Amino acid sequence: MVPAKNSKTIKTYCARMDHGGCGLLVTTENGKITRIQGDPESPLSHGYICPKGLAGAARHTHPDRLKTPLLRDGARGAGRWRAVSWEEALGLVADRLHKIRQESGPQSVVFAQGAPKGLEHFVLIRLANAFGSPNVCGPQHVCHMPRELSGVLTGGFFPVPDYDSHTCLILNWGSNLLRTNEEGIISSRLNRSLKSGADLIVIDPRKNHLADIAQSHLQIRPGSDGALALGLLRVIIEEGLYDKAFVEQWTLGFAELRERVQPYTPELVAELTWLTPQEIVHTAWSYAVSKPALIQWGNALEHTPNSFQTCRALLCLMAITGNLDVPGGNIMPEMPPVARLADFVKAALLPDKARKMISQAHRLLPNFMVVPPPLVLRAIRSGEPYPVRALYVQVSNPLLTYSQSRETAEALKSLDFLVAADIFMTPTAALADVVLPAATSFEFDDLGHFGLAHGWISARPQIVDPPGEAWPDIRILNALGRALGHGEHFWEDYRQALEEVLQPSGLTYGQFQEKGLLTGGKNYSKYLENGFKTPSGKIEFFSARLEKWGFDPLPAFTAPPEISLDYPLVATSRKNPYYFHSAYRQLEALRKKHPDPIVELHPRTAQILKIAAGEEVAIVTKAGRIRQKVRLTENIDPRVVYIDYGWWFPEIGIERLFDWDRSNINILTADEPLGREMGTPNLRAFPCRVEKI
Ligand SMILES: Nc1nc2c(c(=O)[nH]1)N[C@H]1C(S)=C(S)[C@@H](COP(=O)(O)OP(=O)(O)OC[C@H]3O[C@@H](n4cnc5c(=O)[nH]c(N)nc54)[C@H](O)[C@@H]3O)O[C@H]1N2
Ligand SMILES: Nc1nc2c(c(=O)[nH]1)N[C@H]1C(S)=C(S)[C@@H](COP(=O)(O)OP(=O)(O)OC[C@H]3O[C@@H](n4cnc5c(=O)[nH]c(N)nc54)[C@H](O)[C@@H]3O)O[C@H]1N2
Ligand code: SF4
Ligand SMILES: [Mo]
Repeated sequence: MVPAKNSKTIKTYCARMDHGGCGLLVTTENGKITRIQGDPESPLSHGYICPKGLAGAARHTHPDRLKTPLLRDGARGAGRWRAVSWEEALGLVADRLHKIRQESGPQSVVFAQGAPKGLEHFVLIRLANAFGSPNVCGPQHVCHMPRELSGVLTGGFFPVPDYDSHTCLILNWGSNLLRTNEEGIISSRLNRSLKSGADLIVIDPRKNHLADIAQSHLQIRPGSDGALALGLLRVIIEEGLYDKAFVEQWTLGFAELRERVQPYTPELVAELTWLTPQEIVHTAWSYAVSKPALIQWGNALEHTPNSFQTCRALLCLMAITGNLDVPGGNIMPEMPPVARLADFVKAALLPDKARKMISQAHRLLPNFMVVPPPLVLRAIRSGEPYPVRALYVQVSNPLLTYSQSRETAEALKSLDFLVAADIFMTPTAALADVVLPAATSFEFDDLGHFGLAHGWISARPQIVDPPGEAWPDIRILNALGRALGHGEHFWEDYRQALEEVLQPSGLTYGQFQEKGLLTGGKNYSKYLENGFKTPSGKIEFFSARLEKWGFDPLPAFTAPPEISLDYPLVATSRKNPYYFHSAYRQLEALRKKHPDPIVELHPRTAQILKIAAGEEVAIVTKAGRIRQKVRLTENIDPRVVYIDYGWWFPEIGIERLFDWDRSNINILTADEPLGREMGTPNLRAFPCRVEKI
């Protein structure tokens, strides 16, 4: 094909459709995107692209994109707006935030972001630090931080799977990488590892694509992963399958761990997990004798109040089998030479942040620096531990993604001031006083995976102009920081933020874009030189720090809530392959693939309930009731229900708040009990019932 006039193809990396990372080739003609392809030369994704990646062009041109700042012009949520200039909008936001800070203190303003997508997450933290607020809120209590913080406390780092080296066994645990590309661990890397001969064990309540090709599939009861991990530890210890040299020299608290796991016999664990004792013993043997073996751990482990302790138990498994920091195990890649996170966010501006955060009043882990949403909502509604009056929300849709949506709605409505920056009008933005139109991928120079532990950052250069007056979030935050009087901590031009990140590498953004990817080295068994980065220099099965802070110093299991006659089924969920959480229901190409919210039931369950495939049913918990359409599947246990997550209906219109509560799974979730360490609610193992309507 002869390329059209003014046609060019730019290499970039996919972003903001999940955690991003697939290499892309984006072709434009006369300033319009005409084609998006997977980049076969990308060392991360080797040409892979999914339907969301392909939908990037439609996201850019969608007629519903927000194009100008909007001020509320009528009652909250009534859908009446006045379009204003950036100057007027930012002037108003700065005035109101400043006034609230003067009246009630900087801590009464909370800065919130959803799943981190690019540099704006860190610029937001910088703004909060400059403003003086210790309260940055986000989904980290259910997303990565249970794994990361338990990793840091146990061994001084967050161990990620090493797909670049040969591995004998992949223990895929609560992760659906083929569909989610979680954290930029591109699924094609898992596929390559499997093709080169790695065995696969899948631990998942659902027989998914991976389970189909696995050597074994453990169809676990939702929410019981912690019990399984303790049970595997017991078998490995009692049958002498552990790495004795490593345990002796490099771990602390083996005797205490051994005692802790004693009660978790294969028979008891089988009862708790709905597995068989044979499956448990077999999995323990397979993982312990395959050298090396890695654990692909996923988000499902982080969706119960037991999140932190479950992750602790998995870390003990990695350590006890000698699979930490070795090729083909779970490792700590080195970061490329970029700015230190603490420097970039200017943490030094707020040295006593940990003491002042809302979380402090709830005695969460003192090194967990993001306030979990349930605690922010409680503070808004109760004024305890102090009043919260304003919320700046970017790249997030709390009304759909925070647990206990009704309380979220009440809390948002009762705020003195709510600002939302998004690319579309959402149910959350509809409740705001000011809505700011954001630019997204392809529309500004961005970089990805700064702050994540995978050892690379990628360039995501601007390819087209943003629609209308939309600005990149980093530009909005930079302008807001300056308008609030913190110019000394911000930049003349927001693009300097990127240069600041890259400064230690000696590269300009242009040179970085040429390279595309900046990777750090891989250096295994680093502990041999200086030990692990814990107080003892060892892997701490027993953590004196946790004990001192008032938490269980050994990995523990708390059972999920029991089912009952009223609520006889166990509800769980997974990420939808065609959407990113609550986002992109308005993109036709994606909506066509999955047009309705779907609840999945086992055919036997449906038969008992006299429910047919395709029927709309009610799903009910103590917290509320929603509706979704039934699909029948034998891939799940008859006692389990899979509920679709993230549903609202952009086509319904703002007057009905896009029917935000009709099919939204978080209407069903509650904030009691919350995990003690990180405030994690129960999103994956809650009792429910399904009814005919
Ligand atoms: N019940 C239940 N609840 C969950 C989960 C679950 O599995 N079950 N998962 C949890 C997890 S892991 C997470 S990470 C959270 C996610 O929670 P959120 O991050 O709040 O989820 P999203 O729906 O992706 O919200 C992102 C919003 O950003 C907008 N957006 C996209 N690109 C841009 C951009 O460049 N700039 C701006 N300003 N906006 C943009 C989108 O339009 C969308 O409205 O939800 C959590 N909640
Ligand atoms: N398409 C798409 N991709 C995404 C996202 C998205 O919204 N859509 N979100 C991104 C984000 S922020 C995150 S955090 C990641 C999450 O990505 P993943 O870690 O893959 O998480 P999920 O898809 O939520 O769930 C993974 C698996 O957990 C299983 N599961 C459910 N309950 C349980 C349980 O109790 N125990 C066990 N062992 N398994 C269980 C589900 O069946 C599913 O196969 O995905 C990212 N990528
Ligand atoms: S898997 Fe994720 S990064 Fe890759 S193309 Fe799809 S949305 Fe983009
Ligand atoms: Mo997430």
